Amino acid sequence: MFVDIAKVSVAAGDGGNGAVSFRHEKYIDKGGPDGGDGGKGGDIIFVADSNVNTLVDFRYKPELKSEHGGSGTERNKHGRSGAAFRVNVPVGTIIRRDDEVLADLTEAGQEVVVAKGGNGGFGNAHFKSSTRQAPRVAEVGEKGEKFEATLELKLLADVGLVGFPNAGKSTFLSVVSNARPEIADYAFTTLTPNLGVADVDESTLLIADIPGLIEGASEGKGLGAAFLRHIERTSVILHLIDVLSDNVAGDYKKIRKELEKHSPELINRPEIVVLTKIDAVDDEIVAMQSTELQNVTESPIFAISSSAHKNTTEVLRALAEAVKAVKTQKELDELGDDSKKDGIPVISLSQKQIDDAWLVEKDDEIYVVTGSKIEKFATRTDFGNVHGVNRLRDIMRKLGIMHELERKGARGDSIIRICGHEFTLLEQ
Ligand SMILES: Nc1nc2c(ncn2[C@@H]2O[C@H](COP(=O)(O)OP(=O)(O)OP(=O)(O)O)[C@@H](O)[C@H]2O)c(=O)[nH]1
Ligand SMILES: [Mg+2]
Repeated sequence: MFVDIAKVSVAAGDGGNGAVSFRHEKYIDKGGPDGGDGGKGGDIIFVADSNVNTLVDFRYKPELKSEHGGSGTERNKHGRSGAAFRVNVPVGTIIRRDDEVLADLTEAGQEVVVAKGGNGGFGNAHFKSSTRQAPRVAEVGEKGEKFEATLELKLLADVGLVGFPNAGKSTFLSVVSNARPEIADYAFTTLTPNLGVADVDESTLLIADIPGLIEGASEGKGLGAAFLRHIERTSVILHLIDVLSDNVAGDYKKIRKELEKHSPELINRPEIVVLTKIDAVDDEIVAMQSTELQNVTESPIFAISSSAHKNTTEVLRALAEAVKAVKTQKELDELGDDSKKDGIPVISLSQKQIDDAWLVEKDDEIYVVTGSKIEKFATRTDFGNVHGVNRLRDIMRKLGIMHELERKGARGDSIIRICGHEFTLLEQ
């Protein structure tokens, strides 16, 4: 079964907690802190796999989970890292969280961390300082990222076959490639896309055959609508028309209209037009039908017979050339973009500067602190533990946040809020 849309829940592993522990040694009453760090939670990694052709495995919204990190223990032993969870998806899968595209896996073997495992919390061995010899504080592990993701497959083929049902698309694919799609003498034989690999001279073409289109396909008529998305990312369109049709020009225009309605840009995609099944008619008919088509299109026109293998290689050659031209143009465009960038000076903050930045704002009587780094520390703080909160206060002092709070009028018992957690400026 072919499935090209799916929803999944992803839940990366939480980081393990840091440990509070003190060295036990003979003759030493109380040793220094030796609580180990928690291990990192496992990531959720998506991998594009050319052996996977559909999202069918994700049909029933499975939960994709990776392992939690282990907790730290005494004697500075760090917790075990949680294993990552690797998810194989077809090449051409787009992964979204709400409307944001997290990844678009366009090449076999490409992989992307879609949900990050949480970092492990520090054990108390980290928190020894001259003023705090026996820190009874450790961090809790950071939570792993958790959300619902939408997977959408948009095939990445070189050539997309379009045409009315029964035009001979699947037959063409079966003759020129390794694919063995179902073929029959009725409309809507093909129910889901087929992919085939065709070799011609030195090139290899990946060809996608989709179900036949009919008038109104872009509005959901027939089967084609749901599959038009698989044409969006093909380099070249091969438009097949049955030579036995009594209105080839009309057929051509109707299919073009549906492509345009689905996405106006498709109309400008390089296209090759073929009249199919020419073994079934006399040459004069073929010539007449070709002329009809010439009146409505400037695209190259071929007349072929898949069953007699007539002109199929010529079509493949023309396709290979058109695909090559598209790819060369793409590369040139990308180069062009780079040279444009050269002219404009871009001033950007380093990631560290961005992370270190913070802001103090007053919301009624509450002082709200925001900023990537301080929020990260806050989410790792155990607010049930006074030592944990004291450590967060230390970090705020180091980053200059305490100074700003005092400047803005905060006093010892003022309420500070970071990431929804509230505490007083100083220990009460
Ligand atoms: N004589 C002749 N018949 C052909 C040729 N190509 C296809 N056919 C016949 O046309 C009919 C339809 O072929 P398919 O390849 O299934 O057509 P399709 O465009 O894939 O159709 P859908 O999947 O329904 O969209 C079948 O009966 C084929 O045998 C050809 O070159 N010559
Ligand atoms: Mg078919």
